[in-house]
This record gives sequence, structure tokens and C-alpha cells, in this order.
Amino acid sequence: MRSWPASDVPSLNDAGLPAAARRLSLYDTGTGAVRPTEPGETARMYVCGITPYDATHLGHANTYLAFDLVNRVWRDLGHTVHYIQNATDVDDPLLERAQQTGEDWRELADREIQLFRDDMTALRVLPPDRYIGAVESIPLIVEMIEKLRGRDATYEVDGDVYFPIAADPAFGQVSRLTREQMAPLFAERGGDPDRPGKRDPLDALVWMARRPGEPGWDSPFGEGRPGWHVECSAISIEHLGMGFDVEGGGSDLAFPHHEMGASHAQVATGERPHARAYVHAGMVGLDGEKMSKSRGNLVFVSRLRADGVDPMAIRLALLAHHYRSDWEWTDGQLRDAAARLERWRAAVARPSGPPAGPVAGTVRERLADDLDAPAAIAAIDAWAAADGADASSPAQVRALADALLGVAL
Ligand code: 5CA
Ligand code: ZN
Repeated sequence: MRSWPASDVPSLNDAGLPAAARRLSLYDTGTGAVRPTEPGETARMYVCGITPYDATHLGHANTYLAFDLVNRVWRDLGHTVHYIQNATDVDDPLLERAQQTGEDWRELADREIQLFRDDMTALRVLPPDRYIGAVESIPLIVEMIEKLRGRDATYEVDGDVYFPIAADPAFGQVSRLTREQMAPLFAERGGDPDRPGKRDPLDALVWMARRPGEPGWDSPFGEGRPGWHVECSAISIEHLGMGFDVEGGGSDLAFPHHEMGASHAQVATGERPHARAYVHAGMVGLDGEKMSKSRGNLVFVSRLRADGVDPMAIRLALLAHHYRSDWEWTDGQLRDAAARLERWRAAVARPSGPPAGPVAGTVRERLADDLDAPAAIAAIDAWAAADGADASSPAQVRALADALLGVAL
């Protein structure tokens, strides 16, 4: 599929600032600790994309912004970033929505994906190098299920194909949850623990035989469509290889999605780990509940844009929260962000300001420590509030806010 256009990322070197020195550390759900990422020259990242039936709400935007910071910090450190994102363009919730509204599921997916591209472009979220749909990846996914089958890691229930979690001795490595904690999450997040015939209630569906009125594709296991977890597992290892640096998504993906994806990949390839770090953004809520399509309590990026809100104010409002925290959206936060944007714009339009070196140092240091964007923002606030005689600093801080925070002033 098409990705979306990249906004320019200014080089801070060209802006006359010294090169960044620190490594990027991130909180890895798999180890429960903030650890340095250790990419080679090319850093490899997979971020789970949307299921395109109701895009792009502020929760989505918040998650993609977190990984946009990862991308920007790595680039600032001199890495090339190889970034892959999927779009789950065939799955139960998409088909259900299409069924309810009478729309063709492909048209619904195409429209929502385009809206997502437009929102990401407006928010200056750097695009993935490859933006890959589940449908176009079906041959790849089938190949992966065949590998699992070849390792005796599949079984059938009434024509559907399951992956037995018992096949992976490392199962539980991503979420580090107990079985008691896993069970309700599995049921809540698309699993089918009560289906008769399963060996273990937590076993994951990898191929679903075609149901009447639903799409299906030919495969050695009969006509059908892929399960959700195997989609991301197959796409990530095809395009990044095993042991890539970061797999990302919102915290609701840690279990079962990233857990199962890691197990599928490790059992299919006989190698581990799937990803070297599993990184999760917090949940954005509204009115006391997680913002979600199924609950319908959504604030859309496109709605705000249509109301004339500057996308850079939306970006700043989201970055004012640490990516790992769960928080609630209020309109007041947008007003605060718009006021901050105005202050910053006025400050970089001055003929001079305090030297940019220290603020660049703080922004880089805070972001390198598990993406502390609120502290990075505070450093720029302090610079903007102070007077100084350095004539090159306004342009340097403009470049800094753009390159690292993605905020165009
Ligand atoms: N297509 C799958 C991933 S392969 C999926 O989860 N799609 S989604 O559209 O439901 O979510 C897309 C991304 O947004 C996921 O990373 C999800 O964790 C994140 N997300 C969804 N709701 C919220 C929310 N309220 N706050 C923060 N992030 C959210
Ligand atoms: Zn995914």
C-alpha cells in the first residue's frame, strides 16, 4: 500500500548544534525495565497499525506520536531507521462494521486508511518505509502458518487452524502476566477462550475458514482468512528479520497480540527473540473510559482539523503527557497547547534569545531517557520565557522543536 509523505527533518548539525551523544533508552514491557536500545547502523522498528473502520482518534494519534519520537531520536543519533507498519485491512471488527452499515468492507478500509494517512501527514508523523496491508500479505501469512504446521505447532478445530501456546516454552515473555491475568484479557481482546475443541483456552486462531458472506482466500488449509496475531508476526519478520529493535503499539496490544506474535515468530523460525524490546504507549481516555471504537467515545483528529485546530497544537497537547501514562483528554489541554504553540512561535521569531546549546542538550537528554517529552517541552518553555543576546538561537530552537518533537514553528 502507499505510505504517506514525509515532512522534512532538519539536521541539527546543519543548524550549528553539536551531535547527539546519548543512546535511546526505552521501557521494555518484556523485561519490565528501561533499557538502552542497541540498534546497528540501521534501527529496525515495527509498529502495529490501525484496523481501518474508525480512524484516527486521539488515542491512535498518541500511540503513533510516541513511536514517531523513537524514530526522530534514533535519526538524531545518526541511525537510519527502517520502519514498518501494517494496516489490519481484513478482520472481524472491520467486517462487522461494514455489515452494520451495508458498506463494502474494502471501501470502508480504503477510506479510513486514507483518512489516517491525511491525519498522520497533518500531524507530521514520519511515515513508515513500508505501509503494508494484511490482505496484500496473505501469501506471506500462509507461508508462516505452513512453517508452524511444519513444526507441529498448529491444530484444527472445525476447519479453523489454531496455534497451541504449549509449543512455545517462552510463552508469557512479553506481557509477563500470570495465566489468571491473561484469561480475561484474552477474552476481551478478540480471543475465544470458551470454544469447544481447543486444547488450551488461550490458543490463538491463525487461520479462520471462510464464513458465509465473508471474504476468503485460498490456502493449503482451505479457503479462509488470517488470524490477527499471525498477521503482524509474518509481516514484521518478512520485512525486518528476527531480533529487530522495537515492536510498538498501545498497552492494550501487549497481551495477547504481541505475546502471540512473538510466540508465532519464535516457533516458526526456531530463533529468538522476535523483537529486542516491546514498547507500549498508555491509553488515552475520555469521560472516564478508554477511547475506543467499540465504546464510541472518540475525539477524531480529522474533526479537530475540520474545526480549524492547528495540527501542531494537537501534537503539542498529546506530547504534554508522557507516552507511557494513561490520561484523559479534555478541551482545556488543547487550549493550553495552542497557547504554548503561540508562545514558542513568538519566541523563535525574535531576533535573539538565550543560547540554544543547553536547551538542545536537555531536550536530547530527556527524550533519550524513555521519551520524556513533557520535560523536553518544559526546557523549550524555559528558553522561550527567557531573554538573551544569541542571534542564532531562535533558528536553532526552531530546528530543535521540528527535528526532535516534530513541531513546526
Ligand atoms: N490493527 C491492530 C493492531 S495490528 C489495532 O490494534 N488496531 S487499532 O486501530 O485498534 O489500534 C491502533 C493502535 O492504536 C494500537 O497500537 C492501539 O494500541 C492504539 N490505541 C487504540 N486505542 C487507543 C487509546 N484509547 N489510547 C492510546 N492508544 C490506543
Ligand atoms: Zn499488530
